[in-house]
Amino acid sequence: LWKKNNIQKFEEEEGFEKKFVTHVETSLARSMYNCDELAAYEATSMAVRDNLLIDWSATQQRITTRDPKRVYYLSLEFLMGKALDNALINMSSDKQEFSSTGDNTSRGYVKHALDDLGFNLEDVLQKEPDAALGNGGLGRLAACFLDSMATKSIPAWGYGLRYEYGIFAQKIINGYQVETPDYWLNFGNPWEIERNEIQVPITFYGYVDRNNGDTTTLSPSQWVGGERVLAVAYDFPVPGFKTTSVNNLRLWRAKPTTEFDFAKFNNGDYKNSVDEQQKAESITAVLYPNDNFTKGKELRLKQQYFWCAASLSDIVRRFKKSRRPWREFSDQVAIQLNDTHPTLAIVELQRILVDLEKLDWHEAWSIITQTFAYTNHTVMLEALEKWPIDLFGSLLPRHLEIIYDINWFFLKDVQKKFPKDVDLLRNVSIIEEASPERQVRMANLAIVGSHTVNGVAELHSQLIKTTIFRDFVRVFGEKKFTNVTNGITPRRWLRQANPELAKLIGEAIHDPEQNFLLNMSKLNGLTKMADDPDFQTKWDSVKESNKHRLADLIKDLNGGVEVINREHIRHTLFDIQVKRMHEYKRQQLNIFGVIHRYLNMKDMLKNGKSIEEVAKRYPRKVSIFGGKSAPGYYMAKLVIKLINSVADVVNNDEELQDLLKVFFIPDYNVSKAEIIIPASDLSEHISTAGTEASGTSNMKFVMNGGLIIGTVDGANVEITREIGEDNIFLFGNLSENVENLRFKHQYNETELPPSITRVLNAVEKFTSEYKNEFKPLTDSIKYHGDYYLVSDDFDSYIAAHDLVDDLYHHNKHEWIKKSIISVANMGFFSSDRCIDEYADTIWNVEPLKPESS
Ligand code: 26Y
Repeated sequence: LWKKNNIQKFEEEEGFEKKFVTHVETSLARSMYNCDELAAYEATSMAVRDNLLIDWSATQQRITTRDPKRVYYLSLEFLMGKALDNALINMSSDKQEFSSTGDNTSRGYVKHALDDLGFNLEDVLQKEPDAALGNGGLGRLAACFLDSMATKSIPAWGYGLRYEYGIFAQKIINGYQVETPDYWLNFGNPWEIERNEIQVPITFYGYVDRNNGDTTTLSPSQWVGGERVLAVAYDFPVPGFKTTSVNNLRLWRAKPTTEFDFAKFNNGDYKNSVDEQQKAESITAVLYPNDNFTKGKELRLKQQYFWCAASLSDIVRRFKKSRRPWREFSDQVAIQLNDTHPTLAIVELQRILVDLEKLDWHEAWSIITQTFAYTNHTVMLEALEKWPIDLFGSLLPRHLEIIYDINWFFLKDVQKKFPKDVDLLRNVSIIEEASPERQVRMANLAIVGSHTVNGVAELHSQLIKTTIFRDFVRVFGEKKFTNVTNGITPRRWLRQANPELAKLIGEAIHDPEQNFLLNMSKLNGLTKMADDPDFQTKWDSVKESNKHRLADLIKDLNGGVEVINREHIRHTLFDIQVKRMHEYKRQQLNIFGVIHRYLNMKDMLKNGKSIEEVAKRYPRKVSIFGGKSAPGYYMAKLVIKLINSVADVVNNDEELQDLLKVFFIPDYNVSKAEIIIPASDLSEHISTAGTEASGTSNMKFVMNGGLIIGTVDGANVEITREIGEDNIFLFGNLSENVENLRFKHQYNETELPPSITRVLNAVEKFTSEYKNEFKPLTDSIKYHGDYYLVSDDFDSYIAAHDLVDDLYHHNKHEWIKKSIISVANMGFFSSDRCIDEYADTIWNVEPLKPESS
């Protein structure tokens, strides 16, 4: 009977409307008469979710039946953004005819249906809070990968944590960043399925029970835990584009066990015994807001173990269902470590295999090293995870022992190969012996336990081999270290963020159904239109319309007061830098450049030039910034304040007549990015060479027709290769010179160029707060070695901006041509290409496509 009455997906307006009304009246227990926009968002989401879950169920059943090799992507961060809009675009439908809205995805008919019901889709979409369970690039990369893996029908699961609080919401008060909590679950979450049947007990602390006191054997020992909590699974469907494949993202939440401390209870301490239990929930309460900077906090290690242990128990349980021998584990399972945050999974699996499953140590270890692979996202030392031995050993006593044993066997091998090389042994050891305390080096552990280590762009992958992991290349050979250049999903970052451009491209390359979103090399077809004046006009009109969209947002964020002069918007250069605030990303260089420009304009006026003459030299421009600083990062916060102080002065300088504007967009997040990125003429990716592993917003901007000013760093290198060096504004010192320049600064052998000195001297004029507010910033350049080489790159940065100004101002056709040619050559940066490379060269997995496609 249940088979015959199979639940049906809706395929068109009427079916959706029925589902919508049903959810309003039953799931929400409201009537259509008092259905507000929030309820409409919830009902729409639940209706769409129902469709996804039918495909999800079929996908998962297919995987269970065919039992192919699966990929598990372990990431502490998934920066998903909004789900509904994306689901509407991705959700498959057999009837994808063009609806009257001109939208050939399911979004088209749902928009229509909502109109019918008296709602506006855009307003309904606004009701959804961002799922902001990540800091920046690393978390968004994980989200793009999920989209591509589902689209390619790769049997893959994401595993992460379901934080109650995502990355903080940023407010700007008097120019300063203020953090406020992001309680994203306030109105519930229609996109998650709580799996109360999947609860995994997780243990911390305790001691190790060695058999009969025999300390000479390595195994099996048993960990006797102290504190216990439960991990509950929450599942999020991940729909692929133009396929019925729907993958799963499983996030864990901590909750108390139902066990009870009777000792305390019997002592009459009821309240305390309950309090203890409540503490469990704090494990998944909040995402740590640090990006590329670590501090050894116990709760963070607890989060990591809780998540690794729950995920591995799930993975192992699923493997055991197939009743295969253990030696087939790595034929069935590939586990990708998103940076070192999940490295404990290596140790946990070794513990499961040796202590619980009673495998021989070496047999277990060979399974491990065929299963895991590790992606590195940074060469900066302050981001490399290390845990003090004492802290580690108290929380995870058995795991520390296992690490010692792993290290012992590893170093023995190294010693055999390189006798008497003490330096080498010290460098590659998983344990750092240095004072003041011994530490576990997670990167070393990740390398030793993985079969492949990859960087995220060519330059970065080269650098890890020659700097931080140099000694491991000696030990393991070059082949273990590879590159997979990052990518982004064109579904969200082109189709969803920039529907007008996607439509124009589709028409231009005779692909109105936008299949190019699945095969981005088709964008090449744009090349031949790059010079066509009519097409250029259309191209520029899309840009203009996107600039208005951003100007609306900025006006809104500015309390309803207009910042950008609308009349001239088509010829106003939108110059944008949005990313986490970090000294190495050099937002300070950008704002110093703005000050330089402002001083020059003022000087022209002072020297008797007319505003028309100024306008001839300098195109109209808005400098837009956005990004969060880690709450404890003093310098980054000071840069935010400087940007806002400069904005205050420049925007209120009537003499300039709107020729220059500056705006800091508060609370930069995925949804705002979708509005900001399509509006750029120019975006800034100006990190000190060798510091930005890849960057991914650089790809997003260019894919949306923006040009780049940037250093020879991260994926800027591959972008240049793909689009051609005539189409990018590169400047600055190369990474091979960085060490040398830093050395010179240390010994005061460099003199600052007059251009930057002039700017540094002017900085304090922009603040009224108190005297010398920005001294730490200027001192770091003048007296403290200028570690990020702002002064060394300043003149070449300004020169690059001069070229930008000239081209934008006096040769707009050439500018637009560069924009079109760039987009035409961005196919390489689709995360689909990137996932193909992981699947072929690291995971050895194949797609498992639905029968129909
Ligand atoms: C250990 C800890 C506190 C920590 C937390 C977050 C360390 C690092 C991070 C986040 C790192 C990150 O987002 N890295 C970025 O990864 C992107 C995707 O590969 C790169 O494009 C980008 O260059 C890199 O900075």
